[in-house]
Amino acid sequence: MTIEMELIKGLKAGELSVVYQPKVGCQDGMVHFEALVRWHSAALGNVSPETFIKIAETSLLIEDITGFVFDRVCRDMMEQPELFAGRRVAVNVSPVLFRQDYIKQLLQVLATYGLRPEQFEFEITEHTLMQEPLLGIQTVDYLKTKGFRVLIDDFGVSYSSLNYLKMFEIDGIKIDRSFISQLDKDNGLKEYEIVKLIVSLAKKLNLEVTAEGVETEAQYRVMEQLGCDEIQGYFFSRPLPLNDLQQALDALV
Ligand code: G
Ligand code: G
Ligand code: NA
Ligand code: MN
Repeated sequence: MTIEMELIKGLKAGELSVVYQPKVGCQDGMVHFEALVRWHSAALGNVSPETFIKIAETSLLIEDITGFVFDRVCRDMMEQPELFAGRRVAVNVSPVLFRQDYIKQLLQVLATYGLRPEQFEFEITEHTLMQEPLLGIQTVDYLKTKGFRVLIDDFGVSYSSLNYLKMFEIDGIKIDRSFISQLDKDNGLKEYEIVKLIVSLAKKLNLEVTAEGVETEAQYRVMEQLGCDEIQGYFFSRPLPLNDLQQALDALV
């Protein structure tokens, strides 16, 4: 059976799940989350989203997966109001979102659960936004009109990253972890200068900056000292199942 067939079957059989990774505010200590999908296949074992999201994106299957993730997150938020109080959840999106009627469906799901768009952010990669730039602009504007926050994910690794800052009315950027991972290395001076510039530019443009993939205290200190707003990475916490989140939050403070 192809991976795609297994995925369709696995989605129906409840093999997909969602984990949450804390994003910790440098100034206020406020913790928000990123939701990340996981697939434990009976036939294939654990399959990385890197692999199966790519496959899903070649068909309408990605709509079902995004729908699953969004619905799961909404249900978790509704069932654990105390855990999620005052915390946003970021959901990763593929080009699927570039359809207004799909966004309308998401809004209906939200309303069903009694949640508000302000409780969510969407993380969109530069690459995804540029597949159809005009549609990308419209989509970002539409999401913003509805009250969602929008972040550019993996910032800095695509062609003409600076162009995105000009074109899209976003709320923030997440600096790609390929820069962050070099910050405490002897040969990481270039990365340091690049990250410094990105943070400074983002501040001038009133964008929130998240550093992703922060794994060490040294990386954390550099980013904090540069004025980064939010830190995400194994240094604070790995992505965790819902049931382990409260304990992780307690350990953070
Ligand atoms: O969590 P992990 O590092 O394994 O994720 C690998 C890749 O899969 C990342 O690029 C991440 O953005 C993507 N990914 C994880 N969860 C989702 C999801 O729910 N939807 C989409 N579209 N991508 C996801
Ligand atoms: O592309 P996106 O930013 O959505 O990818 C998030 C991915 O990064 C997730 O798969 C998550 O598991 C992974 N991740 C999160 N924190 C770290 C980290 O500190 N180090 C590494 N190597 N990966 C991380
Ligand atoms: Na992301
Ligand atoms: Mn990323």
